[in-house]
Amino acid sequence: FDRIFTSSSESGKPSLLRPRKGVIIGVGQVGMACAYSLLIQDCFDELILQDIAEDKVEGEVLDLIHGMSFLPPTDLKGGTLKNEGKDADMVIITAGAAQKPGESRLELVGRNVNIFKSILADVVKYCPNAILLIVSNPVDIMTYATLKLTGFPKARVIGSGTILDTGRFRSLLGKKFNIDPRSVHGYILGEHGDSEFPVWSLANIGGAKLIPGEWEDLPISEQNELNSVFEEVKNAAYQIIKLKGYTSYAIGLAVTDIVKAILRSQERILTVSSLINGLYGVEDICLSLPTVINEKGILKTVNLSLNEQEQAQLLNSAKVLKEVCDQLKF
Ligand code: 6V0
Repeated sequence: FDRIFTSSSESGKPSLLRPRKGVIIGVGQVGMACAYSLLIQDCFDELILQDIAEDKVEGEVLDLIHGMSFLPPTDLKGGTLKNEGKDADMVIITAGAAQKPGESRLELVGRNVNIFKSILADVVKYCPNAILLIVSNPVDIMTYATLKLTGFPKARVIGSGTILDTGRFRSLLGKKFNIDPRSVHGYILGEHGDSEFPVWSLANIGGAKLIPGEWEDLPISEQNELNSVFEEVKNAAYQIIKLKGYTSYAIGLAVTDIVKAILRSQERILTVSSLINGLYGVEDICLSLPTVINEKGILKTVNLSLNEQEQAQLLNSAKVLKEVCDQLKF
């Protein structure tokens, strides 16, 4: 075969193409939805799946490898940070206990911090330059814990935050107004959890503000009807978990958007969780604000003109999260 594939260059590999290596830690429902979405959207050159459930990793890798002839090439394998995953560009952490029906994301915290301690020791040792993308819940707390446990610069520690809630918000509004969600602009900010809030003062469809009278085709004109859209967003995870036991596809797609923003240095603005110090009076807490993302990770946070109510809601989210972070020991 060597004869057939003889390359014109000496090394056989163009030197300009540095392989992009990603590791997903935790191959449960969320980890595998991320893996599938990352593969079909051609994100990494090498993708490593790691989990303490080794048989599960092997089965998932085999299942996906059997589909590789239908996809752009990715070198997919099971492994660990120490071996196959060493010096990865990105480490995506979805490991941990999943939310039980009725359990709040904050109640998960103790269980997941312990799991993270062992994982992050290896991240620091074997992938010291990686950008970390935290998905495990409660995601803002786990992002904060990751910063403290790794000592990584804040630009390289990103939580998926409210990207999913913002996506749900846009999708539901788009459905309600029969408009493509990509033309619906609005943010869900703060905690990825019960204290999150919508920024109604800036929400708009194609530039027309989502307030009564300003959107001429507005089939609903009452603020409380719009609020029911937000309630649906806030309760979406609870509802889906009640119905199917877990959430997976939407978060897999959302994670892929963050990965693409990093690997393709897109300078995209996404509502991800990062360490906030000083903005709106929030100090030393990870929560979601619109954030510019590129190849270095977090470039900057957008300073929006929030109205008084929205600022109070943001501070409330920060307070809720701070109370939990203050109880953590690192
Ligand atoms: P799951 O299906 O139980 O998968 C968790 C996986 O983690 C399992 O395969 C475990 O074996 C594995 N795991 C546990 N400990 C370790 C370890 N030390 N090293 C490696 N792997 C380990 O859960 P699911 O995939 O449904 O959820 C995973 C996490 O994502 C949970 O914390 C969810 O709450 C969280 N989600 C976060 C979302 C977000 O928007 N940020 C959305 C959905 C779920």
